[in-house]
Amino acid sequence: MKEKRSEVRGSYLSPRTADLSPPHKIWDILRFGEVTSTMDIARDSARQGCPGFTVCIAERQNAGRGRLSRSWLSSEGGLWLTIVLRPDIPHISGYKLNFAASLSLVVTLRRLFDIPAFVKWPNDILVNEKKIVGILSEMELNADRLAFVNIGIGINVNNDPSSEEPNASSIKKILGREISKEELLSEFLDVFEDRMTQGFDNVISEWKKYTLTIGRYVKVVTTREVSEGTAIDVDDDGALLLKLADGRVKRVIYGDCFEN
Ligand code: BT5
Repeated sequence: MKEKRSEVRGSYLSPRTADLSPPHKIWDILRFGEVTSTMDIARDSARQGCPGFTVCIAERQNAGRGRLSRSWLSSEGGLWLTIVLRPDIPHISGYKLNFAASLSLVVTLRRLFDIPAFVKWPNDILVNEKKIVGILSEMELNADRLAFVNIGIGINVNNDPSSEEPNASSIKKILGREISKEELLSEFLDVFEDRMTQGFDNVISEWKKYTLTIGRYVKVVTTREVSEGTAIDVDDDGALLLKLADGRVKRVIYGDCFEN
């Protein structure tokens, strides 16, 4: 990881001067104290033309958000970041970046801390069934190409949201000690960068090695419907395949997944 700047506030101010030579030197890091949401900062930066591989990180978010505008607790001690990516892939493949990010983070958490991190479809990371990471993505198109995909990642590191969110945990709570957010960030960006350079053909199959969802009986709630069944697979498009009570297999492309 190569740090480019610190304390840039609110906008992407200078042209890119990054050393693009591989490996592990591609990231532009923008750091902030308190922000509404790193998604806002990253979107503004992307619209102003920041390069891909820009990372916006805040110490605190006062309007951190999850999917469907749900709120995300973002007190000091967590790692709250959004990565701006400009991949040259069709927009229908943009979802693969979420899978690549959650896969890279699971690998990082296992490698650094030896903790049993798993992914829950679509992109939560759980340890001992408690959520320690949430991932949110936003994209904008230019014709049918991706102008940018912003991947927001919230990691409960040295914070502890469990009093407000009983189904949440943090790395500190799991390990019984504080850890270095910088070390975690650096390792994650290295792993993610490696993952990105490998292309996306195997992302879903690798991701499936770490998922808790397949094999479980689940309820998937979308804004339009609720489906229940046994999760039998995640297909190459990232959709969950549910075997319903009547034996049919239903494909669900997004939603919140709960166990009964
Ligand atoms: C997510 O949404 O899990 C995506 C969260 C993404 C957060 C990152 S932080 C950096 C970037 N900036 C942002 O503003 N967002 C991204 P979803 O699957 O909808 O889950 C949201 C639900 O998780 C909430 O409704 C709560 O129940 C729960 N929750 C809230 N804060 C939490 C936390 N810190 N840890 C675990 N669970 C939490």
